[in-house]
Amino acid sequence: MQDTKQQWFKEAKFGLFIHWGLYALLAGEYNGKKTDRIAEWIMNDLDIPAEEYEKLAAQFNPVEFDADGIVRKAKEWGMKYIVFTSKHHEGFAMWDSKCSDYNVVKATPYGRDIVRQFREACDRHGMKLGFYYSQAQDWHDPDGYMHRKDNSGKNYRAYLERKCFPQLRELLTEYGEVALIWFDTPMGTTREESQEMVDLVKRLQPNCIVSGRIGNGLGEYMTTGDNFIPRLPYEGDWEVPATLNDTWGFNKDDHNWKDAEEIIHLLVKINSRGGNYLLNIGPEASGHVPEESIKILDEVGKYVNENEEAIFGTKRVGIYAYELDWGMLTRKDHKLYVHVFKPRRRVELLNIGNRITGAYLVADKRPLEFETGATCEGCSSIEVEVPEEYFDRKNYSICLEMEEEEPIFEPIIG
Ligand code: FHN
Repeated sequence: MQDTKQQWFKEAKFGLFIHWGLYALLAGEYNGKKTDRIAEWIMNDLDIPAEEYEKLAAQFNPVEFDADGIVRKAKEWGMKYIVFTSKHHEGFAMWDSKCSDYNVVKATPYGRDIVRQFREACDRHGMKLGFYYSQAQDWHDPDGYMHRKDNSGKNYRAYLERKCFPQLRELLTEYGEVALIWFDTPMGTTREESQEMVDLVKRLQPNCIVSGRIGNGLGEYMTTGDNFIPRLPYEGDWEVPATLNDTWGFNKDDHNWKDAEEIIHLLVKINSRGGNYLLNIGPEASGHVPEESIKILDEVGKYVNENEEAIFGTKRVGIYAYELDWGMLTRKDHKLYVHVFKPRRRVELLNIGNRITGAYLVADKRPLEFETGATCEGCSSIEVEVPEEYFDRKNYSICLEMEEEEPIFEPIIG
């Protein structure tokens, strides 16, 4: 069971992933050819030579970038941490790296340190900040890994020493308290090499969490596959990295947005199974965040804020005997939260063996009438009356207060 030993991570439940790099300039298209895969992979997938791709840096001038605005939005959406792509597989550093001039300060007309701007904005708003760092894939460095390409003859060790280790050191010594390093795609990294990375992180910042994708089983929490949710409640610390459409980096042609309701259900589902939801935005090259993502997240944020008690700090719920097609459960000690996603006049749960001492609407804490007993078929039942003005509403939550610390889910008998 993976344990970050960081209470903030266990309680966070909802975070913002930001994928932003030179690939945003291409927005899914290079020399008239469109990629049909995730936009930040365009260099690898369309075989753009490094000497060509690096020319993009000269065009990178994100005058609309507003770190403070993004962090304020993340706060408004109820998110508790931000993970920013300091260096993605393309190899371009979004900070003033001393060991590679292929970075936002030295190689672009913009000339400002993006990582630092996020750092300062997060400090101003009390937001945790972690850095995504592609440790193995580096398509710019001749010795970094590429995917589905011939990596033989490369000197990975040389790349690690020349770029990866020194850059990690920079991020961990020059940018304040780093909440986590989001390693990704370990490729051929050996166990010893992964261990070296973990040791480096922990030596410089003992509380900095190492993501599951460090590889070789050395991560401090489990990172699921992208957009994949464990079917069952899962013990320990874990996180689902996820997209709002079908790409991480900005793709001008990807309009396949999930709607807010779907995102709310995914968030609660992940939380009820014990995980955190790390949800992505991919800013445009100008720094502007696509309107569609703002619109979706503004709506999600309303649910999250109104029901924050039923989301943050909740714990994994065990396996309840019934599939609820109208809602989901989360819990804290002595509290069972029922998230109601479809309109109804009363909320009924069967086969819960707890002594219920109270019920209230989470949004405004108003007490609700409830009755416990047994159905005529003989199973235990809890019925909570929904207030009249909520009869036609969906997406709200109810708290059941229990004498016992944890819910007692009875088996179905009969
Ligand atoms: O290759 C990356 C991808 O571009 C993106 O960063 C995701 C986020 O989880 N991680 C890798 C694929 O799993």
